Amino acid sequence: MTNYKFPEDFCWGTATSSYQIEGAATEGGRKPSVWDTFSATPGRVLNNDTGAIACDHYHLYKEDIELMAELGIKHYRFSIAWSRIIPDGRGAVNEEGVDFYKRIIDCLNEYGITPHATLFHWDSPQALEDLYGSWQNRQMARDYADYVTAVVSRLGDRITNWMTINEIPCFTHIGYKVNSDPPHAPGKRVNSLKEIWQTSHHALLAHGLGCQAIRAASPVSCSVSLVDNFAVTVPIQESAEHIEAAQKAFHTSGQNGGIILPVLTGKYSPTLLEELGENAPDIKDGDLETIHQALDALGFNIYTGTYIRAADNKWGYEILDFPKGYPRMEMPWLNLLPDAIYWGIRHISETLNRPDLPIIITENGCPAQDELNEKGEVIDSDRILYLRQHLRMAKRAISEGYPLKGYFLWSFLDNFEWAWGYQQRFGIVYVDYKTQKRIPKTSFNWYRECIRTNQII
Ligand code: PNW
Repeated sequence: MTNYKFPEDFCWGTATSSYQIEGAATEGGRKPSVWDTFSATPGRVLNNDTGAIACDHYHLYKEDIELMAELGIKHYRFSIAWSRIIPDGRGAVNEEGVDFYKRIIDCLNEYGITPHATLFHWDSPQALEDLYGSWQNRQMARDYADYVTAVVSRLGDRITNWMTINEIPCFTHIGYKVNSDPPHAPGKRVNSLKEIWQTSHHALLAHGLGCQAIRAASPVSCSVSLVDNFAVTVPIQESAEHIEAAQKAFHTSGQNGGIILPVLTGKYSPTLLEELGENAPDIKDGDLETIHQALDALGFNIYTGTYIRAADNKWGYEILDFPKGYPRMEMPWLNLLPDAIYWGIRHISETLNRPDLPIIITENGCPAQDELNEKGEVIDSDRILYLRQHLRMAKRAISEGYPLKGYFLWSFLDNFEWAWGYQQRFGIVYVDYKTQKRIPKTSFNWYRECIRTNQII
């Protein structure tokens, strides 16, 4: 029988990121990131929205954290903006930027909410883009590690949960494209796939050097993890042949073979390298050792997945397309596939043979074009259904003994949803962008009850 109770020590939280909520883009000594430049370029972001003001969390953080305390979360994941800490990307540290995060962390600690900081959530300093092409240049990994040292040596007495980088493919592969305009910053067209894979290789190196930098700079023992959005392959039916097919597909996915495999096993997938041929990135001696650092946990961002079935072809499996009319949430990429949360956890533990590695859902959430009703409420039943189904599958993983330790709902607030601007809302708190008023949605009350009773309502 399914029991919807969660383990006593399960970590309930919510997540956000710096560029998506902070605003105050030119205050406190901050200089531009590539997302400031990208969103200020007409036609790049829907409705030409930018994160210049966003949720103005820079000024409203106190009331936001007060609302988090009302929600009852014990954990909060936010990100630190590199160009607030080191405005030129390298060189002088801006202590005013550091102080902002000190205020946030101190306030969280006051309310008994444990802070988890992502050190990089896509907002590369524009200065490094101008200087040497940011992620196209190997130097970026070293400058990232210096930035990490600057942060951890200053904040490490207040915070012990560190996440190096969020979703490597999203600012590398989705930030650079061959012969077309990529939808994420820096939005560069490049000449070859090799150049793209080189950017993600540099990001992997940054992750590895970042892990070393955190451990060296932290004054106390701390937890270090990567946040990845690996591709989740879901067997079309839970029979041995389809499960085996999904496991094979998990390994051979280019996205997994080029990111999570090198991080957790120290090797790129041989199938991927063979497929890429001369487009494979240049990998120097020692790079894979640097990338393959011991982690205390793996952060897993999960929104959707892909169905796989066994097939009589050279791969032994087939990727199934979602049919027209298949249920999806309000964004085109977000097909409803809650089983993916379970299979993602199981594939890491079982298929990659890492049963020892604690997994944390660092993001899971649902977009909608929410509106206030005439009573001034937001009744977001679809979001509750989406979250509820995912939590049931998360609970299934726990019941079967997989090491899922926490769940961070994306997102606490409606925020700047990258290329979609403010049209799509992921929050359980509605933000009126004209007045900056926060209005908890129905899902906020639902999630509060889940946390309070430690179970799925
Ligand atoms: C994540 N996909 O991005 C990011 O970490 C968040 O900053 C973002 O707001 C959130 O998910 C919602 O989009 C993703 O195409 C972007 O599968 C795209 C995909 C997945 C995650």
